[in-house]
Amino acid sequence: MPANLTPEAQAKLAKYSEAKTLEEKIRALEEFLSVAPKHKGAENLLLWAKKRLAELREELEERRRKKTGGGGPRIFVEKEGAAQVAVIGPPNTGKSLLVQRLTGARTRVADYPFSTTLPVPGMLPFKDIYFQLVDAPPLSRDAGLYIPRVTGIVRNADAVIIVVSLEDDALSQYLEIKQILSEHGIFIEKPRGTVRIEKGGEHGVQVLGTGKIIDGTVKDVEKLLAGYRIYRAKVYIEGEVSLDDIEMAVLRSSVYKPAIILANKADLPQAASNYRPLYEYVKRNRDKSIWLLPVSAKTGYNLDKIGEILFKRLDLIRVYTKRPNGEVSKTPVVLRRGATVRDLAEHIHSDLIEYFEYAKVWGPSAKYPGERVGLDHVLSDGDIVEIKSRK
Ligand SMILES: Nc1nc2c(ncn2[C@@H]2O[C@H](COP(=O)(O)OP(=O)(O)OP(=O)(O)O)[C@@H](O)[C@H]2O)c(=O)[nH]1
Ligand SMILES: [Mg+2]
Repeated sequence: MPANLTPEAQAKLAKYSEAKTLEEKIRALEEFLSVAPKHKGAENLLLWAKKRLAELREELEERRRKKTGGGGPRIFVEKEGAAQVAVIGPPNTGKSLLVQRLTGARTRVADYPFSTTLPVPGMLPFKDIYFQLVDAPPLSRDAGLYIPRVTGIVRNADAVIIVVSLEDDALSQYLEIKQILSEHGIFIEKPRGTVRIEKGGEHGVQVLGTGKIIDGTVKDVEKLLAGYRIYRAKVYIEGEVSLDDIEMAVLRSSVYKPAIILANKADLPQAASNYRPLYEYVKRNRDKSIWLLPVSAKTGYNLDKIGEILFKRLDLIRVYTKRPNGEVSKTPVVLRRGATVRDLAEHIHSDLIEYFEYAKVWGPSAKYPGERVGLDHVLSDGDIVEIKSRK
């Protein structure tokens, strides 16, 4: 059930949810923490507020570093290539050796934990595209110091590779990572329900969507939102959600990141028995949102499969553009499966849609070579597209 806060504490949280700037948010959370009740019912919110505050402070620090223009470490890595993939996991599991072997990046490998403290990017080639891997500092409860840094890197990325080690039980390592991420609003398995809140509208508080609230009514939602000074909002729910989930949705937006688990150090003698429980767990995962591959960064076992798995997990396609003079681009535009000619045109130039006449397509999605299609035509991997515009 939602926390039973004093009006003073509730007002501070409302101030946080209304805050526009980083500084305002930080101040509101600091104030909340100084007046928040310490009783059991408010425990979850207190924990959340502390974590969120650490994240915000890290963001502010990063912004200040950028402003001063000087060097110094960067926590967020500029995106390059087809997708940015954060490589995360417990300490000493072989993240850095993997990134080094896959990309050639000069990231430090060491036989002691906590050797990586800042993200190091590298490019992994796959066919004619590249994925950007970002080697991250370790993520674990003992490494609490790095948690906001790593969750920031993950939020910024398009996908995650979770590296666990077959030196020990791999399932418990995975579950700890999943738990830490979810406490920060990052889901790697499809959650049982989702909440999205749009403030405003004319009809008071409306609950919409196909989902169901498991421990309350629309009246309870109204009361909860009123505590945050929200009197008009559309609350979209899918699947099963609790009032707690709705309260968290007021405070932060959660994200879902496609994930691949790499069970590293498969060369060790104890690897097979440490792999089995994780394998069984993934097999039971009904929505198939997590993929698993045993690898060895040391021997190179299965490393050649990672590019293809990322490409499939991210549901990508490559499309080549053709100029009217017949020249076909050497590097493809990378789009999500289901993308249309409209998405391609938008990717190339925003003006193209306005002056669009038709497109011609060669390749898997064309009924015949050079088929004439419109903006809604769905593209396939390997298509060649020529766009004809009036300009
Ligand atoms: N046997 C074996 N050892 C490995 C493998 N991959 C990495 N190692 C070793 O594990 C140790 C840790 O490797 P790193 O790549 O530094 O691990 P990390 O996950 O980046 O560590 P942190 O940055 O501290 O979290 C090093 O001694 C590596 O040589 C592997 O596939 N097999
Ligand atoms: Mg490392």
